[in-house]
Amino acid sequence: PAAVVEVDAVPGPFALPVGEVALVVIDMQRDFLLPGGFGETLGNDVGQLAAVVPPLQRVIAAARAAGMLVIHTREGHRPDLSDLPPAKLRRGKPSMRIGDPGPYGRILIRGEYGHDIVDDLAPIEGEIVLDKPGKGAFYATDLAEILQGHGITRLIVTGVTTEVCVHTTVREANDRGYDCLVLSDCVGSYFPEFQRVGLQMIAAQGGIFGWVADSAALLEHLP
Ligand code: C5J
Repeated sequence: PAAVVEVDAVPGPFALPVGEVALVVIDMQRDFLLPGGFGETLGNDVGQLAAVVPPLQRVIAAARAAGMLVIHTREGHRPDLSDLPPAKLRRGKPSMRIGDPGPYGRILIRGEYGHDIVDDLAPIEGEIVLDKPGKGAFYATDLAEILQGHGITRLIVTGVTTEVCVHTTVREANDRGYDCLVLSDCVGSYFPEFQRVGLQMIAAQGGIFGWVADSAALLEHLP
């Protein structure tokens, strides 16, 4: 059998049996990323997130060329808010809560312009778009069944935000037996400090719940 490629990562090499690896792109939605959008309205610096787009475009293109399974997630809720726990609804500024009219449609509501993925990273035909009501991509979704059906054992995780939906998803995946590689320049946080420490947390203690590498280390091994 052909030797399995290994990506140079922290805390050590991350094996890349391409047919068993899925690229997961988390919540690259207009509501979080666009200037004037929901994320910025909350006082966040969306520039921190925009920096993720160019390297992530390169990674998605390479994953497609390698024939990898690509999964895009979107955080959001049904228009009638029936899948929105009251505890989640109460979070945030009273004037800008989930379901309220926002700069790009009702905030984080499925079907609204702001809920969808930014144009530069739009999914293509055949890719999976997974709508999730929570921070983790496994909670109340069929992600586990999708991964099992495709024979996936390892995930490359990208998207926003590093310390929230990326962390929650990687922790969920780790507990379910998946090895996860997080790409440091393809995940973003509104807070530089959370970005730095969030990445450190993943790979600390011998890779307590994953591996971390930059996109260049992965792209070396993809077409
Ligand atoms: C947040 C996310 N931060 N996608 N969502 O609320 O990380």
